[in-house]
Amino acid sequence: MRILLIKPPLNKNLLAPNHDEPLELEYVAAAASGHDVEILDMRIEKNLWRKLDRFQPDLVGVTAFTCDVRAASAVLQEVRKFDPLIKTVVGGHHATILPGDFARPFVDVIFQGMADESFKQFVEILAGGGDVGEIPNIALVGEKGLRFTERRPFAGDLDRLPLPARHLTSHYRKHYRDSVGNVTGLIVSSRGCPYRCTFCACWKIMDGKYLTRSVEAVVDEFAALAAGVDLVCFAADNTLQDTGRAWRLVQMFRDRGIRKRFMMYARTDMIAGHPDLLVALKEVGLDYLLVGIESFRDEDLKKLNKKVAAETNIAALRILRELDISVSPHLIVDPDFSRDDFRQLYNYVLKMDLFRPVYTVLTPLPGTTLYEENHERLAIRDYDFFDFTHSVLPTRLSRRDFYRQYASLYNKSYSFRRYFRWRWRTLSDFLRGKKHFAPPADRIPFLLLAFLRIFALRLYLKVRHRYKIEPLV
Ligand code: B12
Ligand code: SF4
Repeated sequence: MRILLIKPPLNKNLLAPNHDEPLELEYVAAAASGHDVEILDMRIEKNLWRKLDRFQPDLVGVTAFTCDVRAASAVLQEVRKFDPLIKTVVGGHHATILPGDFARPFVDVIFQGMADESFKQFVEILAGGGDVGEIPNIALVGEKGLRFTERRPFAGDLDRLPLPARHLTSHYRKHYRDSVGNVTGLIVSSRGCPYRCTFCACWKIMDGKYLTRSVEAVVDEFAALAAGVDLVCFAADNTLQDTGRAWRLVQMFRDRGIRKRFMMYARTDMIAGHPDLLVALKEVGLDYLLVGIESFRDEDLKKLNKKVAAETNIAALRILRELDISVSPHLIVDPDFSRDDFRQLYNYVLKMDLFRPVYTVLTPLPGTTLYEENHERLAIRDYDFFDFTHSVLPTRLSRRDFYRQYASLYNKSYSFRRYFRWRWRTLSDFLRGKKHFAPPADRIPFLLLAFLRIFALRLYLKVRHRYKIEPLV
């Protein structure tokens, strides 16, 4: 059978559009090995009809995060127009949580949750005959609505899944880069998370389970992937949860002489409690950590059920600074912020000397507790705006003022003024013999900052004027 898997075009609202490899599709493709499978990444290659015409698929599958729902639906609709006989399916995070949003005449089947097993069964049945209604975790779209099959959470072993079919995206590899131009590769070492943060969809998607792969399997895949990329990204929201596994990873990198730059996502309690592990990770190639700080206030962290104290966040950031480990700190901007909250947040960034802050607007993603509590009062329901830089909830400030404050956070954080103040401080420290002159790992070099400033001007204006294009309900 000829199967075409599609990553939809990027949502134009995203401020920092990253092109990482579509790992989810590479996994799904691996599940259908034995068939003629291709991946079309429409973030890079836009001509859908040409691809359909050349490949003549029997089955098309599209993936979608919440912010991709509209783009994914448009792709499926085009496929139906191209040839109504092509079977169309959709999977991924949004389809898992709100399958009803894909109950459309141009969709045949919706996959929920990990599809490594269900997609395999599906293509076998399609190719050989049988009843797809027997396959768990899918919804069949019919005229009378959705018919769900049995829900069966993945209870298997991640190590038994076939490796992602990366050869199907090798022609796109040079496009898969991070914001500073590194060619990247993604690797899964765990799925899910044992925590229950109110704003995070990660644990819901995995039915609350936290699954890990064996360290040996991760290192084997890492070694193979590392050969063709500059930076390996561990694709999970909480990679260092199990410190025993992390130590084994370090040991195995050492034993096998593997040295490649990599990045991971980590919680601050883990960082604060295990500085020795971080030293070891840095030695074997840790390039930077993406860390969810979320808030500088205990009351907010409690509300978010982050199970971490503001003090722990501070301790973790200090440790990372001491160890000179680069950090990408993510901070939440609550739609309920007053001007004073914005000011306090920026003061925190200054106080903690955070060079590369990322500010995400608190967004009730479907599936999260935050969504359950707030979906009735959403100010924007169009999923194109669930991009973490729009406020889909009502704001305390006027919307115009909210976006001014929000844009200004970025403007101030990445300003020349901040750069020169820091330069002056380090120079005077150096002259007084206090510190060595080398910049910390996450300090943005002047030329990059200058480039960012030019590039960011357009983004700054875009954010400042966001309120003008919002489809408020
Ligand atoms: C790596 C990553 C990224 C990468 C992109 C990776 C990619 N593949 O495109 C980058 C850094 C670019 C990124 C960006 C964003 N991300 Co992100 N990201 C992740 C992360 C950490 C891992 C994703 C991953 O590769 N998982 C591994 C794969 C194998 O698992 P999977 O995606 O679940 O796929 C399985 C099933 O869903 C299903 N499936 C998936 N697609 C399909 C399709 C078909 C046809 C079928 C049959 C089955 C199927 O089968 C797959 C195999 O089992 C997740 C966290 C997480 N726990 O998943 C967040 C996550 C996916 N990101 C999220 C978000 C919000 C974003 C951004 C909007 C953030 C932002 N403001 O910029 C953007 C959106 C970018 C975009 N539209 O392309 C949310 C999405 C929630 C949601 N409901 O949409 C997550 C879950 C984080 C979270 N904690 O909430 N992200
Ligand atoms: S935010 Fe991080 S710690 Fe919280 S549930 Fe999501 S992945 Fe886990």
